[in-house]
Amino acid sequence: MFSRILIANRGEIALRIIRAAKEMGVETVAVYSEADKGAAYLDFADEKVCIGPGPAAQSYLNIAAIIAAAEVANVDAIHPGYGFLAENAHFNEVCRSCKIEFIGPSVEAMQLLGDKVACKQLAIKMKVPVFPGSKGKITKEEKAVEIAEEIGYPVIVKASAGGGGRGMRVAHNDIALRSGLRSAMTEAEAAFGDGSVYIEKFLEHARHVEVQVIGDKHGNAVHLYERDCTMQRRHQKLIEEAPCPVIDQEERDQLCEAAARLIQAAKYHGAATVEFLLDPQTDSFYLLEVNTRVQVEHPVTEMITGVDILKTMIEVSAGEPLPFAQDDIELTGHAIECRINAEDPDRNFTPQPGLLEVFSPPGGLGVRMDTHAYAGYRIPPNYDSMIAKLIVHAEDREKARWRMQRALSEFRVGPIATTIGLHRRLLNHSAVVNNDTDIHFVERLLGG
Ligand code: MV4
Repeated sequence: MFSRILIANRGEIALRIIRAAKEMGVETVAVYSEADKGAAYLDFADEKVCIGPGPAAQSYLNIAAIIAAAEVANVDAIHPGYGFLAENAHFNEVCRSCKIEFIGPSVEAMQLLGDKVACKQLAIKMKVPVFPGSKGKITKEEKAVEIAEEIGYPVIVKASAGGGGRGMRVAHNDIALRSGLRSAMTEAEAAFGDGSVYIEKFLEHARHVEVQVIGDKHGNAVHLYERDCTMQRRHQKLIEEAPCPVIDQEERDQLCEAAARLIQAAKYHGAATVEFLLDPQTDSFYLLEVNTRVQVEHPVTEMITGVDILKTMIEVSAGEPLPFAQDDIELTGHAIECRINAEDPDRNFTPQPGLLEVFSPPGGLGVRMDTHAYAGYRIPPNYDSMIAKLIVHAEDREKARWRMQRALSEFRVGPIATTIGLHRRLLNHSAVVNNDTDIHFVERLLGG
């Protein structure tokens, strides 16, 4: 096992990794920017190192500064958390060449799955369901129009190097497709240095369902069931739950086994999330993409399976075999997570940095808080506005929903505006109660 790891991240996920490592007897080195100086969670690490000024480009995205800190602190491994450098294959490669273990997949598996076209081709080979569309990268307009006429409009143009909704264009006819193709290619070239795109059938009313998987360095891959992340706004998830409330056990097994097959075929080690869209009309699944990192919403999976995902990531990275087999993973009850953001939903979700004078989180049976915030904490303006994740677990979805409402009603935060009130409203909405939602629900409710 590692003696010491560096955490190349900040906030609640840095704290979550510190907690996992501490319970394993692994020492931690936290890094921080000048904007995070004085944050209380840093004191839970064994050592802390300043890596630069507030702007992320000069600190949490600064590979040279992070590697220098890792060398000085003499760590065995780096945990990248989520965001920042977590899916940066170049950073992964730099770690490898410095003989520092990257807690995540190999460079090759990260590159393979990060290339959406290559990932989709592997999926087809492994009989993982994908949207009908182009077989590979599209370079000619005529070819795109030909395929679109074959599969039928609407179609969506996506950047092969994209993800998370960047560089996408929806087209309802060939004129829109031709212009969408050109702008998507230009945008992808500028954003990713790779202008290649692909097209597929566009699904209008979909739910977002994703499978948590984890692999080791001995060829084992296990799924930890699925999460439903349909409740989102502008590609930012608001509420996640597990399991997905609209599929039965047979569909669940199909979906989760397909996801595990895909990452096993990629020789993947570490935690990954295989994203799908679900067509609730036909109960069909289609692969979207694979995220090669731990995700924000991992706690709902931990609550329904009892697996410590962060601990397991560290174990498999150190070369240990997965401590469980697929048959050991049991799904128990229902979990819901609300992302508490310091944003004002009444002012178009404007971020609200500043002093948290009041921060009094809920507790009690079945309630988990993952947060680095506290009364007296000053939210820096430089980063993501998520200040806490409130997670509940109960026997079934309705009991979890009631528990979440109860917990949200206890939560006191001020004077900073947050998304707590919005969560209470969403969880009371009849469409949410009845699972009659899709990925556009929040935008329809609040106005896009
Ligand atoms: C789609 C789609 C409909 N049809 N692909 C957006 C993020 C990226 N991961 C893929 N995305 C989508 N791909 C087809 N063929 C709709 C979306 C999409 C979406 C997906 C998941 C969660 C939120 C979304 C919001 C808008 C569009």
